[in-house]
This record gives sequence, C-alpha cells and structure tokens, in this order.
Amino acid sequence: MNILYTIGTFFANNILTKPQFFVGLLVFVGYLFLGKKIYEAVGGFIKGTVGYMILNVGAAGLVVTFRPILAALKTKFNLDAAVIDPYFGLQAVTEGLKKHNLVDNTMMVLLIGFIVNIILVLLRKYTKLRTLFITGHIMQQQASTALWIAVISYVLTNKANPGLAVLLAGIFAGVYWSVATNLTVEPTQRLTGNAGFAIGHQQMFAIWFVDKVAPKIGNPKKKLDDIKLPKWLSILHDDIISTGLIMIVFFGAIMLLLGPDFFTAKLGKCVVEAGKQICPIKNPNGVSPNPMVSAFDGKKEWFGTYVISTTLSFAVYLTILKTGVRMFVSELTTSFQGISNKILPGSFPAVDCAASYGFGSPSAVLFGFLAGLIAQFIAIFGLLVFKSPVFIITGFVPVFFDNATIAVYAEKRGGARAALILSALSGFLQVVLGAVAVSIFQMKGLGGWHGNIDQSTIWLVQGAFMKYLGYIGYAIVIITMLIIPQLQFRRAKDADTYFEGLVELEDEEY
Ligand code: ASC
Repeated sequence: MNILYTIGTFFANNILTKPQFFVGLLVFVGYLFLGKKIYEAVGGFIKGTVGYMILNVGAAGLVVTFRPILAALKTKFNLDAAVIDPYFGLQAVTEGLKKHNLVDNTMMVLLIGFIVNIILVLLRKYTKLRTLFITGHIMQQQASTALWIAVISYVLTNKANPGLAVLLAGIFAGVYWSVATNLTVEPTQRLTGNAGFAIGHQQMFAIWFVDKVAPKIGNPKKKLDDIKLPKWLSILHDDIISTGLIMIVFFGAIMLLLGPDFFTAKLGKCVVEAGKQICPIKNPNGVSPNPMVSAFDGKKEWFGTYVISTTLSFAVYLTILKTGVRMFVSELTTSFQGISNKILPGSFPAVDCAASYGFGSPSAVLFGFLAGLIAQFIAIFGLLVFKSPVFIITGFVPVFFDNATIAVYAEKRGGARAALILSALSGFLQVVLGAVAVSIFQMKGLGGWHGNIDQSTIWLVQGAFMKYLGYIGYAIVIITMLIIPQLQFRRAKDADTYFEGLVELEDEEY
C-alpha cells in the first residue's frame, strides 16, 4: 500500500504537475499506442518536453520585458493595458494561475477536454457530433483560459476545491471543442468543395455566423480580387514583421509617453508629477532582466537603443514561445491523431484555420487583416476617448488570423462587401469586448487577454454565466451547447447527408 502511495505521490509531484513531463509522457504513451518503436517514443518524449521548456523561456521573457512597462502605465495613467493575443493571454492566465498554485494543471484540462471530445464523437448517434479538435496549440491556449475562468468562477467565488475547477474547465473545453468545430462542417465543406475537414481554432462560432449572414450582405460574384492594393502591404503577411511593427507602434508610443525616467536602471529618485509621486521602475543592481536589452542607465541613447530594442524583443520572445509550442504540439498531434484515427474512423478532423486559406481568393486574407486592423484602431481610439479604464493593445494573432478567416468564408458567400464588413465588425468586437472580458475575468494587471473572436464573444457570455450564476450557470452553458448539434441535425436533409457532411456545391472550380 505504502509503495503504491509513494508511486502515486511521485507521479503527482513529478509528472502531473510538471507540464513539460506531462506532455512528454502523453507523447510517449501515444507513440507506444500507435505501435511505434520504443526509441521513437523516447525521442517523442524528449521533443515534447524540450518544446514545452522552450515555451517557458519565451513566456518568461515576455513577462520580464512587459511587466515594468505595464506597471508604469498603471502608476502614471492608472490604465490597465492588455494585449489581445492568445500567446499574451496564455502568459497572463499563467501569471494568474501561479498565484493560486494551479498553473501546472492546464495540461490536465487539455487531456480531460480531449477525452470528452472523443467520447462525444463516439456517442455521435445520440450527440450528433462529428468532429475532433486536433489543433494542439489552440487546445493549450483555450484549456488555460478555461481553467482561469473556472478558477475565478468557482474557486475564488464559491471556494470550490481547485480539482473541481480543473474538471469543470476540462468538460467545458471538451464540449466547446466538439460543438463549435461541428458548426464549421457545412461552411467549410461549401468553401472547400467537400474537402472533408472542419476548423478547430478560435473563431468557429464566428465562421458559422458569417456563413449564415454573409449572403444577406453582399453578392458572392463581386470578389475582393477586383480591388487593387499597394504591393508593399503584402509584407504585413509575415507575422514577425507585423508583430514587430505593431509592438514598435504601441509599446514605443507608451514608452515615449512614460519618458526615460521610468526606465533608469538606478533605483533613482522619485519625481512628483501632477501631485502624484512617480518612481522609476525598480531594476535591482542596474541589471536588465531582459538579456537582449541592457538596462537603461540614463546615458544610453534612449529612443534608438532602448525603446526600439525593447519593443522588438517582444517579437523575439513571441517567436521563441511559438517555436516551443509548435515543437511539442507537432509531437502531440501525431500521437493524438493516431489514437483518434483508431478509435474514431469517419469523424472529421478539425484543423487550423490557415487550412482554409488555400480555398479562398488570394487577397481575402490580406483584406480581412486590414479591415480588422483599421476597425481595431478605431475601437482603441474609442476606448481612449471614452476613458475606458482598460486599454487594449492590438496583438497579431486575432487581428490577422480571425479576420482573415472571416473574410475568406464571408467572401465565398457574400463577396467583397460581406468580407470587408464582417472582418471589420470582428476587429471592432475584439477590442471592445476584449476590454469587457479583461474586467469581467479579473485580468487587470496581468497584461493580456486571449482576444480571439470566439473567446471575446461566446466565451464572454458563457464565462459571465459561470461567474455570476455559479453551478447553475455552468449547467446552462453546457446544456445549451449540447442542444446546438441536435438543432443542426434536425435541419439536415437526412441522417446520411448529415453524418457524411456533404453539401451541394454551386458551379465553381475547386
Ligand atoms: C492562433 C495561434 C497561432 C495562429 C495559428 C494560425 O490562434 O495561437 O499560432 O493562430 O494557429 O495558423
């Protein structure tokens, strides 16, 4: 008995609560399950574990670079700023979960969610669910955010056991993954000419909405390709260039506004401005926590050397973080996919939104991004004008990937007009509802919010139900989600058409 207890404790302390080993172990077991050789499974374990550790390096770099600037913004202007981007959101909820000793449970939420998704599809005769979410990095971001929402709703409000929050978050994530991806089957089949996949990303409810509304807004024959754009805009397609530029613009402006005094390495004097005492950021021993930018000592060139290199280091850390995520996720996806193919033949894989881009018109992606970006800027300006206590900073992922995806689907059904209007609407909502989400989900001071369109619309409403109505709210959220596929099934021509997911195609080439 004692031995069992020791093994259990070892497992809990060293594997379950150490996400890097948990990921490695999942990959290892998945590979063995797939009949791979033991050395391949060990290789998978190492890659999964190292990938997760790289992710931690990127996240820590973002925090050390980011925190002093946000803290200064709070001290000087009493503004809580949040970057709306799932990677910044991931880092923000990680910070929040750390305070409650729950940060190591996100992989458990992911695993529970994945199992719930498999069970719901296995029971498809009853649940009418046909899709399995396999985009691992998105699952990780959403699992972490779901856990945070469960923690503020149940642990902080109802004093629930943290283990219960992990379970509730896992079930919520699994039901959302199953139901939301299932909504994208018909729109994606229409877009791709029955290519046989669904979308498992961060804008599935939005895709369903766009597919319904776009035909009412415009004419699918009037394409975005007919509008000409200056060639230089195409450099914005590259996420490093876009992130770098966005960060220079936003954080550069913020740092200039704060002024060099805030960033001096010495613990220096406090100044009194407008009756408020403002002290420089404490930077012990004058050592910069960011190895890429040495501490500002008041003598260095302020703008070129300090501001630009600090702002660009965001792009560096984001790239590190993404490299880590991609590394462990590609291992995890192979092992998960192998397992699910064995258990769930005939289901639709729900994959990254970028898979749809090849089926849209070439300029839809760029137009969606630009329309969303302009709408975001207008909304951010609105936040300042109306003195919102939460300030939102554009992040690359939602503004690019959500709005591009929306434009691709909208153009298919409602042409250029629908694509521009709907992606702009999405950009606007990302900012305004993102600011609401930061407040409701108690993310002030954490510096980021997940920010994608489903998370700032449907999750915002669902999270509010959970936070304000407790367990009843949770039950309402889960039950209403499970009713959705039943309604879809009722509207289908017959059971075969529904489960095969085949749609009638207009006369077009694919
Ligand atoms: C996201 C996210 C990414 C991108 C990528 C798009 O939401 O976290 O890295 O979108 O999946 O292909």
